[in-house]
Amino acid sequence: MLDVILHHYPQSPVSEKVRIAFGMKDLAWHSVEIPRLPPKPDLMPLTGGYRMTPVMQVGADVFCDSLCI
Ligand SMILES: N[C@@H](CCC(=O)N[C@@H](CS)C(=O)NCC(=O)O)C(=O)O
Repeated sequence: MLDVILHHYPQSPVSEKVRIAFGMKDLAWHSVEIPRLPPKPDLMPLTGGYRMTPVMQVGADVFCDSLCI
């Protein structure tokens, strides 16, 4: 089973929505803290230029936008 990694920062309200959803599903996940604002040199090569927070990674798959997550 692949690990779920959430790229986010603590104060992000959209990330909080996703964190709550993960909690409701009792999902184990890993946290990568990213900067609130660009530059986001570690995130944006992963997302192909998408700059918003949060982003979910599962193995080599990257999910942008909380609705998609
Ligand atoms: N539609 C996006 C909206 C995400 C969003 O607005 N994230 C904010 C943080 S809570 C953000 O990244 N703001 C920084 C920016 O707009 O560059 C989603 O649902 O994931």
